[in-house]
Amino acid sequence: MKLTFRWYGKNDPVTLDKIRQIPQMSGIVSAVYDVAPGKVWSESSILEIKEMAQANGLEFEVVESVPVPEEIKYGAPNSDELIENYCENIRRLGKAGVKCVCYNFMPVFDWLRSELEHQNTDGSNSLAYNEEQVLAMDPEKTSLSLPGWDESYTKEELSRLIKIYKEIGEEGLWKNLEKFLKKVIPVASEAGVNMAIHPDDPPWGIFGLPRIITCEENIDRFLQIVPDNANGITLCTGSLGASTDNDLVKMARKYAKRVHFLHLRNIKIVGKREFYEVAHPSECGSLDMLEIVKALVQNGFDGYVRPDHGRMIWNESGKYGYGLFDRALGATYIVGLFEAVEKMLGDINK
Ligand code: DNO
Repeated sequence: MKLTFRWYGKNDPVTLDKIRQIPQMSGIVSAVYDVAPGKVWSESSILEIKEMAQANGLEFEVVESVPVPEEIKYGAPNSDELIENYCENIRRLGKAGVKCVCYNFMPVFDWLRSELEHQNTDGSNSLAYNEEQVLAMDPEKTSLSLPGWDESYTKEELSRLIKIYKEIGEEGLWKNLEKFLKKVIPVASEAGVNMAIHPDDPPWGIFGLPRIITCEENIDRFLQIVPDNANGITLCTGSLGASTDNDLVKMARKYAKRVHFLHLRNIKIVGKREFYEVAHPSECGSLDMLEIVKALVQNGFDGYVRPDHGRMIWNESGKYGYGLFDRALGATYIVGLFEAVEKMLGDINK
């Protein structure tokens, strides 16, 4: 495995010279942030990220995300042209040495939370999700202001999109995903890039919008659409783990070789569709991180790993979920888990 860290570019308060001091850090996970979804990234802006990373002894082999424009997801008439732009980005990234691209296929919203500063008893704060509170913000009834959601749709645009997605439903979304994969995966494979779809967060439909990368059955279906190794997943423990129907250890075992990117974080489930984010160790939350890592390593996982959302601790302020301190603690915990599992398995096989 290669340990990586998400970096939001030059404006990220967490700077590269700090990231490089985290033990065993191999590289950054980043993206070109000033180009709209659907447009082609300039080669110079891709290389600029690589050069900044290298100047700090870090690699740039993982992109999160190349966003998929809504028009591709709902199948607008110009989706062919947009898919071609997407392919061109993948070619350019491959040429620049990027080996893994994370993306998602969630309609309209990316990750959703109801609270950004959930107060923990130890004085830290973290992101939280409470379904009742989320549904009370029904975008068709009220003006939507969801924490962490910074798209600038007008109410009319939002209603239009929601209507389209309700009409196409889950099967329509699958059809558009299939078209996307059949065009993009061969290009990625040729460019030496592994595609890693991010599961839906949380892994269930919201506001009547279809969500499909949510569970084992659907991930099976996804992987079979294009049974090429370049068509893989991001195993995001905090996203899939929010549903108690998902057996993460089983999924880790089953998908290990097609997991190109691993997002490790822990959550505490406190009710039906209600959770808050906690520190990474198993003891702090509802997920068994050791068993997940063991299942992956035992079954041939050889991808990139990053600590995912951290709490805000030691009075740090910054981008919610993406401060330095708790993610750095998470990173060293991850290194410890892998070291223990790899040594134990090595000893057993001796
Ligand atoms: C949230 C992230 C997601 C993720 C995208 C990938 O913190 O895990 O925003 O980057 O869904 O496309």
